[in-house]
Amino acid sequence: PAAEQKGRTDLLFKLMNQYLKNDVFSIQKSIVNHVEYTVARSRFKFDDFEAYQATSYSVRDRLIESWNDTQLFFKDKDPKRIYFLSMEFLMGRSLLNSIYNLGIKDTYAEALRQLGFDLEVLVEQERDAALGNGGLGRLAACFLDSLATLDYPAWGYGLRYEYGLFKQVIKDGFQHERPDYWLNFGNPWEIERVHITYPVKFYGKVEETMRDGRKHFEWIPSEMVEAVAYDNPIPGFDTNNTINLRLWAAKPSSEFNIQSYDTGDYVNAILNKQHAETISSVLYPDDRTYQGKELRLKQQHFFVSASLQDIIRRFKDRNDNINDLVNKVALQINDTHPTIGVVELMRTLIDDEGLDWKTAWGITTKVFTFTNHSVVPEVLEKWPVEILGNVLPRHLQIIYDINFLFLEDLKKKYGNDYDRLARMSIIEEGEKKSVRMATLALVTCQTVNGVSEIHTDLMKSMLFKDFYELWPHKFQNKTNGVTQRRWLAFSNPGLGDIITKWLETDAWMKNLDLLSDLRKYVDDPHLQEEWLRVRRQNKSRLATYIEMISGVKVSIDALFDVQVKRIHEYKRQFLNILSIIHRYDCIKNISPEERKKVVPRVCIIGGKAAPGYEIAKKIIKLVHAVGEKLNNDPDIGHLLKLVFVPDYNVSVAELVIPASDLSQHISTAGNEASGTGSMKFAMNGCLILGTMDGANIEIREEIGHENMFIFGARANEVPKLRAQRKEFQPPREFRRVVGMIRNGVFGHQEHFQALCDTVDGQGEDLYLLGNDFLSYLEAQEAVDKAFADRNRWAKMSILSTAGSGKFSSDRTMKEYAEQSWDIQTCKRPL
Ligand code: RUG
Repeated sequence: PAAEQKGRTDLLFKLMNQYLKNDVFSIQKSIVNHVEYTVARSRFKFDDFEAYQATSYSVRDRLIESWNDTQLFFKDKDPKRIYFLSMEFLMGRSLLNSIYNLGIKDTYAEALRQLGFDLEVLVEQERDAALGNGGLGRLAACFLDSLATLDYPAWGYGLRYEYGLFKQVIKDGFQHERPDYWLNFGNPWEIERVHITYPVKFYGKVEETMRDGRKHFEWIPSEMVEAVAYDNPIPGFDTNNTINLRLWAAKPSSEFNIQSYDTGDYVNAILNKQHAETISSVLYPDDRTYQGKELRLKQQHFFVSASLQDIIRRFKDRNDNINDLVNKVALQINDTHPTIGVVELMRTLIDDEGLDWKTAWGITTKVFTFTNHSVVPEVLEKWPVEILGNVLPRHLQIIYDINFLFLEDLKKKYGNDYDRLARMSIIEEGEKKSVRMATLALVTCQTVNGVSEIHTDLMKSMLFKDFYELWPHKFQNKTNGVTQRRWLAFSNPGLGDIITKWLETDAWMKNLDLLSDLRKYVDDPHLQEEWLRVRRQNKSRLATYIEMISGVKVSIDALFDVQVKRIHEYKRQFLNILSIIHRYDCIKNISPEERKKVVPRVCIIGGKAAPGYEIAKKIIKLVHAVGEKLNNDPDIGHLLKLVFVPDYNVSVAELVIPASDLSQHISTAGNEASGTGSMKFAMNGCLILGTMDGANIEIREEIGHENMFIFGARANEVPKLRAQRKEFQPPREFRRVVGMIRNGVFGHQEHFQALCDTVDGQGEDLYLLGNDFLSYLEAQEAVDKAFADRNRWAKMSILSTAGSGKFSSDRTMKEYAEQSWDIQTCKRPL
């Protein structure tokens, strides 16, 4: 009855008639309450870790308030929403980012100070959420921050891996992988939704029957796994909106196969069920090659199936007509990994919702959009038909049907041009047939985009040429970006304050284009002084860290030259090491007088190699071997140091990036789709040494070629140079340094032969290290010259920051929202 309902509402309102307060005392109270009642420690005795936990829970309370209200607001307004589907979200730590975004950082710092704790120390207690490999996963995390900040009605969907990316441990210079038990100490940033679960089916058979005069297919699975939701609130900056990242964990299904308990082998029946949980247990640690492992396909299907069930349930809460899905839902697939979701939606619409093929196809092809992140065909994902048909039998049927109809259409257009048909078919014929996931995505998605201008051009002219000819309107470019909140304002607050002071506004935190106004003051000696002072402080922090991890003392007067990213042959860390050896060799062979003119350098390399990638692991060992030699050579002293930063992750990046003078992005042109590290470095006033690849090209357009150090072959020259590899004679300098490694100057002679073979063996050097070596050395010389001139360097550094406005993920998200997803903002009023 209405009266009872009103009484209840009044009571609830009385009990909770306001939001949590954010004054120092209220915050302290909530922290101490959590110490007692959540962490279950005494308020009179708790350590840094417990203080971190209690602080996080108190922040989480505030996030939940905002999350609840935002979701209610979205529900009420029911706008078209964007669902971002990604196998990877590399979030890093949450505490600092959350309190900054909520605008309560200073109050928390003060509240903790009075309680006897240092926020900076507590922040270090948090484990990184490393549910991603590198660029692709971190991009997804930046996008969520921007979507929340820009008030878009967005959700992220992914997998809650129990083991994130492995921890890299270095022993005697060799990489070892250790599991990342990131959930072992609990995760205050997630909310388990025990009641939000969906069954996900696998294996089994498909039965064909007639229903209402139409063929009907019923998939009878032989395995069912339950997906349980874990919500991770993502607060926007300077807004009341908090969006959601929903991650799925696999749990045994409680209803399916109940009879297996009744066979008498109760214990084994339970043990078999536990198997289900392995689906979400581990992130695959290779960011570019796919081995067609069944478990990975199961992961992909598991998370998209659960997500789609959740999305359709939410849609149906407010809508009766399934045809309206296209007006309410946009589904973004981050690389090909979630592509099976397209087929799952077709299956759901036809088999479960009873739509005919044409209607289902009309809906499916309007809701999905696809981002491709790779440049070369070899890394495009393919699934052996055998595996796919076994794990998802109904999906394989649908894929064949899609392909049949697609090829029929192609024949109408191109006749019997079988070469073209074979190239464009979703099924790759051959000894072992496979399903080309990128082709499937191209055929079924509304739009496809590349992640930098050159990448999109390469997609159109090479990778997906046939498809561009067929559907030019589908192709778009969305140059990547990064969030300036995490990557500049919060991780480099000193520089952030200077920017705010000189621009007389902090509005750049939401409108990065404003940075360009720094250009007006670039010659002002006060700005230059302040700028360099903060950069020195950052370098000093990094120097302390380097000494702690490696025992190597480095001078902060030296140029900090950094290359941190996943280790890959195409990213050419080896080229960097060869030039370091060259520098070492030069210093060794000049007089003490000449040595005085050498610009001192600290070379810093960091990154993980995929566990099975032997050459990449040798590169890591070589960094250590060369470092060992030159760091201990008394002739060299402080003129050259080489250190490897182990276990490179988001938190280490937050320390390294603000402290770098120079950063290297030196992939062979035409290999890096975009690269986003370069954007973070440039924003922080670090100069870039790079090739004309990925986003470097656009960074150069914005910052000016005179403020970057560009070298090497251009993308259009690379195929020809590769073809001429056999005849190419690398320069003397190159042969000399490779020879030094081969001859055992750095020890481990045997170990490094295979690595040297990749660059000077017959017809090798796929990544053209020999071709680019001299121009790389020239660029390095230009770096030294510029660094020696303090004012010039300060100016270049300020101009790097000033030219970074374009590389905000806010800009990228606006472009997606307007050009791909067709969604509007939905801002919750306070
Ligand atoms: O290698 C690319 C980077 O160039 C790019 O910046 C990043 C985000 O777009 O994605 C990386 N990537 C590509 N990670 N995995 C793939 C799969 O091909």
